[in-house]
Amino acid sequence: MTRNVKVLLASVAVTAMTAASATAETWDMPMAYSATNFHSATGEKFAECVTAGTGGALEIKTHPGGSLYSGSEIKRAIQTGQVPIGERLLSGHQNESPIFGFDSVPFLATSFADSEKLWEVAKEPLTKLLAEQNLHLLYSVPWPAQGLYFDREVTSLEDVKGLKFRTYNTASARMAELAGMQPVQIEAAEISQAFATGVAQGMVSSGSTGYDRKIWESLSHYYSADAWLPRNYVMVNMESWNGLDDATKNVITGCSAMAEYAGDWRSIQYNEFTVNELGKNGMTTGPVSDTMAAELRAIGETMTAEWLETAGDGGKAIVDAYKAAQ
Ligand code: PCA
Repeated sequence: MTRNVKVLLASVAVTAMTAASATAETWDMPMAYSATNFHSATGEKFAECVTAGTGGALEIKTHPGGSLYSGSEIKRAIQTGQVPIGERLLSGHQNESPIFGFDSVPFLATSFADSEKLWEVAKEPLTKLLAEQNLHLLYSVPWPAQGLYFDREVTSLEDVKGLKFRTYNTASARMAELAGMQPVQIEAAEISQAFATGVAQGMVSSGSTGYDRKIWESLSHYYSADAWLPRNYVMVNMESWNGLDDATKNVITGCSAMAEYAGDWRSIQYNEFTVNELGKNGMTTGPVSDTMAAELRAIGETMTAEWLETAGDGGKAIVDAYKAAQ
């Protein structure tokens, strides 16, 4: 190699490094749930996929556990561009649009397979609705089916009247009210303390969140009820999305498809593992009693009628398309 070529190569290398560092960008990605939770694991793998796929030009850094923004703040932070990307449970924003509650209509979709079918028909209207809110939807992963936790044995709704009940969205709060309990809205990241200090005596959630928050330290019973499978959604600020070149968008879209697929599997596996762990840590686990199941179904019918009423044609179209796909 001649001296001139060496100099040329060195200068190309320096230019390339400068170009890479000039365009390299880091996106902070707030997430609301424990670092060990399967949603956080899925987000972490998604971030690695984008970082590797763009050769480091776009690095995504996840911040689980509500450490950057708490769950209730994440959507607004993305919409307003305080952060470019993040994950949020959209049914926590049903007050903005009833459509966000489509995944928490009681007993509409009660298994992973049905949740998947419901998502297939809801994906398009959800994507449109989010675009109107300055958000580009990337992927969505379901929580496992929701069951009931209490600090006592419960065989019918008579046993829960007047209890303080921790909720996380409109549906969980309405269920509490209709069951004669007092709803208290608390983010998952805060529940260990809430239960330890008696702020609440029960909740509706998955085995996953009970396990993540070591709920056996305060509560004694977990009853599976298959009420609904709420979903988390990963979204990008629309200006941040539009500012990307096509190659980067393609990498992100590909990583999102893989994340959604892998997230579904993690949800199924983590559910089995965590419900077993609740038992191993001393909790009584099993299905709700027949009486309670019937009472919950009746509450579910009321809530379904209420949701269809408020969600109008858009809501009805999702439910009709889902039923047609069965
Ligand atoms: N865990 C979350 C939402 C649904 C779930 O299973 C929570 O309890 O906040």
